[in-house]
Amino acid sequence: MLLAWSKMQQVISRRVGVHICNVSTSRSRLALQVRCMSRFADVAQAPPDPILGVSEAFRASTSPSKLNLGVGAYRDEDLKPVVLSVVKKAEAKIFSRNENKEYLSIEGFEPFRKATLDLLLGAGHPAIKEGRAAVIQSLSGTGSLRVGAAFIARFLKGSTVYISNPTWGNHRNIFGDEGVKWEYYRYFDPETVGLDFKGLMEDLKAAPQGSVVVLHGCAHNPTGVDPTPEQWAAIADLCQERNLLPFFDVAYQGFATGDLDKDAFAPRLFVDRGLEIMVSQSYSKNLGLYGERVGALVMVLKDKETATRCLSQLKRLARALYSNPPTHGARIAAEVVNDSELFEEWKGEMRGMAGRIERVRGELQRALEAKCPDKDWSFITKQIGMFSFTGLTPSQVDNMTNKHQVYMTRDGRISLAGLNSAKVEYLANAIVDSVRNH
Ligand code: PLA
Repeated sequence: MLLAWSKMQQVISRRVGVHICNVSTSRSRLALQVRCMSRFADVAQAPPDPILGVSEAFRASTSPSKLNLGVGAYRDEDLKPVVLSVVKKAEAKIFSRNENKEYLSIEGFEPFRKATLDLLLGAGHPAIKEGRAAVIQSLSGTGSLRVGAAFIARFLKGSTVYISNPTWGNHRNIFGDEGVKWEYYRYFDPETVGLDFKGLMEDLKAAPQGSVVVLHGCAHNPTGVDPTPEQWAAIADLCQERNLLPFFDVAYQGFATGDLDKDAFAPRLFVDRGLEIMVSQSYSKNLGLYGERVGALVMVLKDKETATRCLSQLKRLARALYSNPPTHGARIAAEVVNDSELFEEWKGEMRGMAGRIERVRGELQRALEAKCPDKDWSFITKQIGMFSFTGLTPSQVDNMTNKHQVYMTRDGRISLAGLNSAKVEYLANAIVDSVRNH
């Protein structure tokens, strides 16, 4: 009897989506207590995001000494978020014009699209003049990568996307969620704490013709290690020989050297060699527009006709993903880049941000050298951009967080944009304790 009931329970549960949690018989009637069960009861809990989950954990901590070196978001010397002065000025101009909130076109705000190409290729570049650069404003770097991934899934069917090992963790999700196959290429050599150039070249040589290669435009995340100009040239040659499509992720233009043009060296080199490229651009870090979601996907192509067709398809993809991009951040970026006075001022502010990060890099290295002289800490100032890839193991990272309240990603990356001089000593002590005792 009991067995029959439990069978029936299962059948009913499956058929009508209710879970009979308690069945009892009484003399007068059969009492069925049913509890409605969600049709999503089988949805498993997703793990926290390896980067943004760190910010959540940081916010939840009540420790007064907590330090967030997880997400790559710039902070000032008081560790407060920064709104750039040029952004405030641009906003004042925008507000004074009392503009409307109409939809933008699918491809985005025209002055922003122009500004974005100027920034990437340099104003007056032949590819811009010849109209062979397709550009669609999208939802910052991530959204632009995702539109690019959707384009690859649809028009380069079956191609594999090669991403560096290691890379920004979301690359795997972005391509994977679009059903695009991805593989790693070697990038980082822990022995030298530098680029594994030989491994990189070997892996890309072995990649099937027509594969896509994701390259970080500058300030590689998480390693802070970039190819030299000569190495970039060799990678460009290889892409040409093997018919590989370079897909540049430009999320830190201005943060590697403090100079926008120098930081665009690699994509410009590839374009000048006649390669077709895809590029995702983000204004999150260099203009500090994180939450405004400002960025673009660019395709630099052989001719105008191809660019027109590709843009039409990018618009088709974006229409179904989010329809059209947000206005406010694009207006800010366009205002800054297209106004020569604000543009110069922005460059100064960017040098200020890059300079502050460079200064704390030096301070951290010196503090570690003083406390732990038997270890080579020179990698800290050799690495560039926002991050330092410390080599701390996951269990050492756990010690950093659990014992010292230093929040960082488990791959051992720390964001130096979240460090100030006052906290250098504290951080160095935590690192030394973790390295020595774990
Ligand atoms: N590409 C790379 C290489 C990045 O590091 C990031 C951001 C993005 C794209 C996307 O940024 P966007 O969508 O805001 O334009 N990486 C951060 C934040 C700063 C994050 O993980 O989203 C990081 O801490 O790695």
